[in-house]
Amino acid sequence: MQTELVQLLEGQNGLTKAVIDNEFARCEVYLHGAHVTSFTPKGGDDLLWLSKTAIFDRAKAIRGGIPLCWPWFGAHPTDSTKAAHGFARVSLWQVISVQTTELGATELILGLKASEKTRKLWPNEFELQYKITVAQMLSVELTTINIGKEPIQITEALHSYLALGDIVKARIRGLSGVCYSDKVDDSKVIEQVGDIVVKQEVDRVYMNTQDSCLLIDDVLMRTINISKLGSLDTVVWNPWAVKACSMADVHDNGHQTMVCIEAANVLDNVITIAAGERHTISQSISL
Ligand code: TA6
Repeated sequence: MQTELVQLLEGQNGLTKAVIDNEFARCEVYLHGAHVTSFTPKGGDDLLWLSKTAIFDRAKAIRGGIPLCWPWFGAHPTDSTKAAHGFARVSLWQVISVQTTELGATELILGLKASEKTRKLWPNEFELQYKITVAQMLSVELTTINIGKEPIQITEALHSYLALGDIVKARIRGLSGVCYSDKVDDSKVIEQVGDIVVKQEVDRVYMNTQDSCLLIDDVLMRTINISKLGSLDTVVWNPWAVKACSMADVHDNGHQTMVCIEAANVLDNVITIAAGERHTISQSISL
């Protein structure tokens, strides 16, 4: 599949990537994990953060961009031997379609189906479709289709790493008044007052909110708008210095130039999808 707007090229470590380059932006998506690794509006800088020491290996999720956490978020609910955040982000996806929309956006749809490999990890029949739309705005939509005969339950997140000039000179606006579960403080539930500022490790699930956020960056002098649909929780994460140092795939001081703002359905917001039904979660990122 090659068009003048989308090319399949060899990316890092021999992994295949789709490169979308249209009048609005340039975007890179690895078929490994259906992993958006870059979104750069024309004439601007990348809105997504990617670690300089990210590992491009079929067995591991790429550090940065938008990892897909599916069909479970965080640790597996009952089996600690299973990898955190599920298997979608370490699976090889297929190209389903590429098209140009009426407004000139480029739309790439990737797909993943249940297989013997996935059944060993999660004994359910599913199809996943991931639609990536590139215009002035990056929109990503993950649709779960239950093709089995029984209801299925998932938790999920679009685990977006946003790029910043300096984390201590940035703030996240839009979640004031929302209660969060603080993973750093024994999952204590705390109400957010005002903007979120990150000056230490932050690992929070803002619960039962469909609100958009603004990421205000006083160094790069830009504000990134992050909105979502089909999501009841927003996860905000920065590992801070000690944890970042322990992560080989986070470059030195990498935590200082990123924050994760994730459209999610986690904790009590487990999604149940009846046989034959579907569910979509989406996130849009724009200046
Ligand atoms: O989204 C926040 C989080 O669940 C953190 O607890 C941390 O584990 C992060 O995801 C990264 O997880 P990963 O498996 O990609 O290293």
